[in-house]
Amino acid sequence: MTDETLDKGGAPRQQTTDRNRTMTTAQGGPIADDQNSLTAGPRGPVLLEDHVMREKIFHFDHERIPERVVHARGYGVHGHFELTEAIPELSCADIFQRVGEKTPTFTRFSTVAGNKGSADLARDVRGFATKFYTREGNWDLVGNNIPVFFIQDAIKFPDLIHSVKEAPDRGFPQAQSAHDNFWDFISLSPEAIHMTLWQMSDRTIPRSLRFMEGFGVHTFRLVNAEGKSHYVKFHWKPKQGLQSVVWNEALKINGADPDFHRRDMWDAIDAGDFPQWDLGIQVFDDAFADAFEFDILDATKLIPEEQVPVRIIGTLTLDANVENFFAETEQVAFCTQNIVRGIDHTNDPLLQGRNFSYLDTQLKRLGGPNFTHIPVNAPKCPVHNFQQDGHMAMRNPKGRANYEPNSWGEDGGPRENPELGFQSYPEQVDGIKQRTRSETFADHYSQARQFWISQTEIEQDHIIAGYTFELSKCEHEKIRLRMLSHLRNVHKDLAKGVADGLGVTELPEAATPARAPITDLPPSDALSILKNGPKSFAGRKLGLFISDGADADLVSALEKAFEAEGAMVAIVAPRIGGATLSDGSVKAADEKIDGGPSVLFDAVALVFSQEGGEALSANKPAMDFVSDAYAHAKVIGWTDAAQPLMKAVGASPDAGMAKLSEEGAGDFVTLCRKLRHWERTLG
Ligand code: HDD
Repeated sequence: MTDETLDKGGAPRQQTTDRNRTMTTAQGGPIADDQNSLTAGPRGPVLLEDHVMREKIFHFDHERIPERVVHARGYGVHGHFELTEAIPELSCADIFQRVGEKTPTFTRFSTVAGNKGSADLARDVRGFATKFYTREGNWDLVGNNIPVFFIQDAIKFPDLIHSVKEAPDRGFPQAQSAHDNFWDFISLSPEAIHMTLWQMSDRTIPRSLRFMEGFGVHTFRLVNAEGKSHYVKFHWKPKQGLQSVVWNEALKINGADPDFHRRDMWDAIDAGDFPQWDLGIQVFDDAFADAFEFDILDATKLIPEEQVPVRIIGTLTLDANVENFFAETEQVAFCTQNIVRGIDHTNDPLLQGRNFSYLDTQLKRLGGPNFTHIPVNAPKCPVHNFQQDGHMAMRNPKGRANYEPNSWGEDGGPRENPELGFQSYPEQVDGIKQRTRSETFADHYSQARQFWISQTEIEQDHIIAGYTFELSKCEHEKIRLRMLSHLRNVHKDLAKGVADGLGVTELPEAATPARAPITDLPPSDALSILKNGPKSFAGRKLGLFISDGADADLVSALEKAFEAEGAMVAIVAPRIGGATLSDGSVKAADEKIDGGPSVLFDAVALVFSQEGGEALSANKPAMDFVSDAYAHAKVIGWTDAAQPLMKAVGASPDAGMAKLSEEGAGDFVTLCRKLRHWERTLG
């Protein structure tokens, strides 16, 4: 078969929508009329024998499959992983052996709580799941953009998710955690406090899926050819740097473009601006694990990079959008149990429960055990076994033998291979069967405090605002107070800041910790977003707001300067047809001002003619454009003619604003690299 007749997964493309082909039924029969049902006479009843109409509607009726019970809203992208440092001494996984070798991948980003149709900028953890189609089978690294988790044991997962999703009686609120049920559960589950610090930080409102980190969260094992094991934690570090939006911006983006993140990813890849992440590993041994202050099997704890540095071993490049959202993004089935020789699980009770849940959920979602036959899930290496039949089986073992061992000679089929096959690490396990939580999991506040003291002042303000907003949406005071009793154990400034925001004058008693927290953990710069921002404006977007009569040379100079920076420019104008510039040329607009608010851009420029500027100074969407950009601490480029509009919204020039001139476009770009002029918000 030629490439054209195969899809990305290598399966035959059975369906085409080419214009020059005759339309057929699913059975392949040519269709003569797709406009009218078969009736008895022009005004008579529709006949039951109309197989064309019935088949079409039957199929339509069954288009939906159950959405994922969590991470329902997601966006998938193809790519590849390139190994930059081989680690045979640590792992015999085939993917880690040969520098420069590329392994195809599929990555799906997601929010957790919202339904499939919810908005992209909900305050939520982001899923970051990657399927590596290695030569020795599929390896799924199913992580998040936060290195720790809410709970320690998988048995609590249904409770956590029930509490955050819509209340069962009223069916709302959805795609948010700002409600009683969530904070009720959290405040009764101290193990979750550390994760809520991350959740209330701007990590949960990323500017782009391209600008966030990823983490495998659990401690896994790497096992080498001699069977020697090391512990490992996986990290994804975006080459694009970290960047988030501010909360007020997130609320407005959800209104202006609920698909903001997926559109951003699609556009970047479509434009050839392929996002990249380095794969990092934190490797440590039993001696470190025994000496570490916390239990390495506890998923509510991280290992600071200062204690175990992150070693970069490869790069993930996302370079192709899906051809069909349903076939690929919806049907992709990640399973934490999908590991390959050279990588192994640990006894983390969260991970062990996940290993059951993912396989189980795919059966429900995809309807049968043969979901590995779907191209996006199919390994790209040969598959040999005696599994057969089941719903939608696309392939079955050939020949007479469908069991093993058999004595049908050379054609008897595949056999096991102890050398090449997966071997579980032979860890000694011994113990009394019991339901208990290890004492070593009991410190719930120390790393929360470490996270807090690692943030910049602006980030701390945002965390306080995050808790304050969320708890203000709780109708029950006892829940707000219970949360404050935990925050007191994290840091007094945090508790005080949130209490002030909520109008609580007397702080409740601090919650009694299960174990005395360690109070002297040092700050870790890796935990801050602002300390890990980008060095350039590349991959970011300028909103260039123009009016009729705007200086054509300046518009062109700005476009050139930002293009040279690797950034995108979107033209915003009073009319979508564009604006007639000073030289008489017409510049088409990407957005009409009403539909292109400044929240969609990383920086804005206001290039008006005198007349255009005056007309816009009383235009409400234009006023919101500037007022929001100013309030969100964005870098603003302005021309004299924009002054009436700026004055109208109280945006007076400051160090985060650059006066534009054709020659000065470069200075404006330099200023934009800062991304935000935070000083403006510090009052
Ligand atoms: Fe999960 C989906 C990440 C704990 C049960 N999870 C899912 C996805 C991601 C994560 C990224 C979306 C995959 C995709 O794009 O298709 N989950 C995590 C992380 C966790 C975690 C990082 C903690 C470290 N999850 C977790 C637990 C359980 C589950 C403890 C169950 C006991 N997760 C599921 C699931 C989902 C899922 C129900 C829903 C859809 C799916 O699996 O395929 O099985």
